[in-house]
Amino acid sequence: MATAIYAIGIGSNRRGRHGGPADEVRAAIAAIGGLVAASPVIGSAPLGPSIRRFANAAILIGSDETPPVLLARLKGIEAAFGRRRGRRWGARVIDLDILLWSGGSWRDPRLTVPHAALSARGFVLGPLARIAPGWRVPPQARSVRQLAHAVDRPRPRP
Ligand code: A4P
Ligand code: MG
Repeated sequence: MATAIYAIGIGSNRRGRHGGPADEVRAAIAAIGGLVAASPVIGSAPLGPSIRRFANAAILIGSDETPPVLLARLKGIEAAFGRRRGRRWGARVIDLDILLWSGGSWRDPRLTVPHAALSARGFVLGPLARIAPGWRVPPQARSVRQLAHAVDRPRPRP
């Protein structure tokens, strides 16, 4: 039995050697391993300067790794996916973020868990709510379902 459960957010908006963004997301899920649950791969309009649509998904994995050890492994997978023939390091086709950890919170100079932008991002909360709606997110302990609902319907600013 794994000692920890992690929620991981996966995003892609570039083609890679596995195919289009949705294919890259599915290949990343296979590469990460330890799968407990996976959301559907959901398309979304880009937040930020990019013009290409994203494919996003969230997964739960079981793992014995500490958060920094898992982050290092995810960075290795990103590097392997971003590598293009003919170039030393091509554009990264996959973004892997640690969203939640069953151990609670982690903070060091390179890693913040829960992910700092989690509660503001519908493209993360939407998939995550499909697989872990009842997970209570520190420090406020609001559920993923509540956070997803709040980001869908932002309160009007005074
Ligand atoms: N880091 C700290 N905490 C974490 C964590 N919980 N998980 C540090 C992962 N990494 C964490 O991240 C930079 C550094 O953050 C890491 O080296 C780690 O030490 P990165 O993934 O290498 O850099 P990035 O992806 O360029 O930055 P960032 O902030 O992850 O990019 P964003 O803001 O996530 O932007 N729109 C849609 N619809 N869907 C998307 O998926 N994604 C982005 C990416 C923009 N717009 C999008 C989407
Ligand atoms: Mg990232």
